[in-house]
Parts: sequence; C-alpha cells; structure tokens
Amino acid sequence: MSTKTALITGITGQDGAYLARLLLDKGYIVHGVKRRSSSFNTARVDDLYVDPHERDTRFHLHYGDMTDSTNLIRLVQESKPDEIYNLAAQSHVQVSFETPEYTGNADALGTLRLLEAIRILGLDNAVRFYQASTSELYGKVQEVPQSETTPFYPRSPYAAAKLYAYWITVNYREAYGIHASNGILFNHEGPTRGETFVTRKITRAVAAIDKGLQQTLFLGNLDAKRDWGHARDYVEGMWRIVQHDVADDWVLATGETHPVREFVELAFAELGRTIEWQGTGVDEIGRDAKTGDVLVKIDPRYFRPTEVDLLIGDPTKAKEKLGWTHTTKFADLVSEMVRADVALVERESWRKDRSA
Ligand code: NDP
Ligand code: GDR
Repeated sequence: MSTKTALITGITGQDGAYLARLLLDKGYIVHGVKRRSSSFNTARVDDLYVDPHERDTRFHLHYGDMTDSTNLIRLVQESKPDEIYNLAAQSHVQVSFETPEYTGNADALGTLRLLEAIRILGLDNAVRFYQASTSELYGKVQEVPQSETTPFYPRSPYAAAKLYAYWITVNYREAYGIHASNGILFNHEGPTRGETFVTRKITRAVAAIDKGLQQTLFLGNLDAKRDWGHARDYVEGMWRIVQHDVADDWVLATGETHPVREFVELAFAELGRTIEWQGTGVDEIGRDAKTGDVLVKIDPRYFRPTEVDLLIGDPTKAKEKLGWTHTTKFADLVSEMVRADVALVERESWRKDRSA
C-alpha cells in the first residue's frame, strides 16, 4: 500500500469522486477542494467522509476556489501533496457561452494559479501535476480519429479556456521541469454524471417517462457524435498518467463514436421501448413505436452557437505506454445509467409516498 498524498480539485464532481475512491483504495491520503455553497454539494463523496472527531481518516475536505490564488497556495502548503489532480472547472460547454469570463477565470487562470502555487512553494521537483484536458480542444474537425498530434480548434469559451490550461501545463513542464501532464480525455459518463450533460439528461428522462412522471424529453442536436466511455475507467487512466516516469500529454478514449440519437434509442430500448423518428430539423420528433406517444422533441434552446460535430479518439499511445484501455462498452454504459436512474426514481417516489 502507498502512503502518498494527493490533492484533488473538483473532488465533488463526477470524476473527483471516482478518483478519490480509487486513490483511497490504493492507500493514499486524499485532500479534496470543495466550494462553499448555500446547500450541500458533497453528495458524491459523502460516503467517503469520516468524522475526524470519531476516528482517524485519510480523507480530508477543504474549502477552496480556483479563482483564489492565496487559498490555493495555502492548500498546497498545508496538504503537502505528492500528486495534484486539477479536475475543478466550470465544465459545461453550453453554460460557458453564458459565463465566458468566469469560465476563463476558473478553467484557464485557475490552472495557472495552481501551477504557480507549486513554483512559489518551491515544489517543482516534489509534486506531480495532472491537468484535466479535454477532447473539446479538437473542436472543428481537423482529422479523425483525434490523437495527441491532431491540431486543436476550440469551438467554445470552455474549450478556449481549456486550451490555455493545456498549454500552460506544457509550458510549466518545459520551463521549470515540473512533472506536469495533460490527460486529453474524451467524454466519460456514469450514473453520477451531472444531470445537465446529455447522457444523464436522457437516462433520467427515460426513467421518469417510464414511471409516468414526465411526458417528453427535449433535446438539441441529435446528430452530434461523441466517443463515450465510463468515468471509472478514465480515472484509472489519470492515475497511470501521473505514475508514468516522464510527464507527457495523453489521449484517453474508446476509439468508437455514436450520435446522441443512438444514445436516446438505446436508453429507451433498455426499458423495452422502440423510438421511431419523424420529421426533420427542429420539427423532428421521436415516437414510441407501439403507443405513438411523442417522447422526444427538439428545443432549439439546446443548440450551441458553435457545435463540435464529431469526436472519436485514438488511444493507441496510452494503450502502448500506460497499458490503459477502456473496459466498459457503450451499450453497457447506457444500460448501467438507465438502470441507476430507474432505481433513483423508485427510491424518490417511495420517499414521497412515505411522507405523504
Ligand atoms: P463536474 O462538472 O462533474 O465537476 C467539476 C468540479 O469542479 C466540481 O467539483 C465543481 O464543484 C468544481 N468546480 C467548478 N468550479 C470551481 C471553482 N471555481 N473552484 C473550485 N472548484 C470548482 O466535471 P467532471 O467531473 O465531469 O470533469 C472533471 C474535469 O475533467 C473538469 O475539469 C472537466 O472540464 C474535465 N473533463 C471532463 C470530461 C468528461 O467527459 N466528464 C472529459 C474531459 C475533460 P461543485 O460540485 O461545487 O460544482
Ligand atoms: P459535451 O457534453 O459538450 O461533449 O462536453 P454534453 O453532454 O453537454 O453534450 C454532448 C453533445 O450532445 C448535444 N446535445 C445536448 N447536450 C446537452 N447538454 N443537453 C441537450 O439537451 C442536448 N441535446 C443535444 C450537444 O450539443 C453536444 O454535441 C462534455 C463535458 O463533460 C466537458 O466538460 C468535457 O470536456 C467534454 O464532454 C469532453
């Protein structure tokens, strides 16, 4: 068992929670940064929390924010990490068009602040740094599949901010010799995926429609294609990237791509419904083939000013040098997410019935 210490920003997010679990299982001491919020925001890591008054714990949460340099310097100083995983970000592409400045501040400058904290504290040779880079960097299609050598063409304020974060990570590696790596991760999902990303939005709606609690699922672009994997596999990849002797930039992907439309079809099929598509563009609808009920409609509000049409990654380098590969297949991912949301809806209805 290792006695390494890790600091994770974004620990309350989907990946942060999976990564914290993985590192604790490996024997790490884990420090996580959570934001102050007016309501609880730690649901994904609540089961890891142990009251320090009751017994010793290897899991510690601290308040912090990527927009606050002094806070980040203090957190690095106090937690004395061997490894820093920078997962915190305003991570929603569509929201970044509405909050571009904040997204730049948290996602781009936030990364710089953390790297500067390492330098200010003289930890250049003592800490390994992981940056949560993204397939959104590829943006407008330049070549497929996308690999570590494919040129970037960001298509949103989010992707532009992550482009800065990517290059400042490379620069601090080259300028100061910091073991700083980028994981260029393609979309990865799971039952705890944020509710407004398309996969979770679909699986929640499918479960709610099945229980008669919702009638219609409203979506935007059904033809965007994504390379979707399972978050559990991808946090294992993050860890392997940091363990590699030489800091570098790595693509983690499944090498398969599927349109949003197919995700919708598979999700409904999991509960025995077949979707028939009719119409085109904003008038397209998805009907239940048996009952004729309209289950899917288009709402143009969900179209993005600039879209990323096609993502498909080439994970060869990670496979050959890190021994990393995804283990969850697309169809199993959809199935797991639908089943988890059905169970959630059932638990919530049960709770409501009991309190009525
Ligand atoms: P989530 O949106 O689920 O989690 C983001 C985390 O960042 C949350 O803990 C959030 O806190 C925190 N956060 C947001 N803003 C700040 C801030 N200003 N200061 C401190 N913390 C902040 O994202 P994922 O877990 O899905 O993704 C993790 C990282 O990987 C992100 O950087 C994302 O951009 C990147 N990425 C994700 C991919 C994916 O498919 N999931 C693919 C490629 C990259 P709170 O819980 O309070 O909101
Ligand atoms: P993405 O994920 O933008 O790829 O970013 P998201 O699930 O939001 O969108 C995927 C695709 O689905 C289309 N889409 C919709 N998207 C949402 N959210 N809601 C809808 O109703 C809807 N209808 C269609 C989108 O247009 C898009 O093409 C995610 C985030 O996790 C980023 O942080 C990460 O960097 C990338 O994945 C890799």
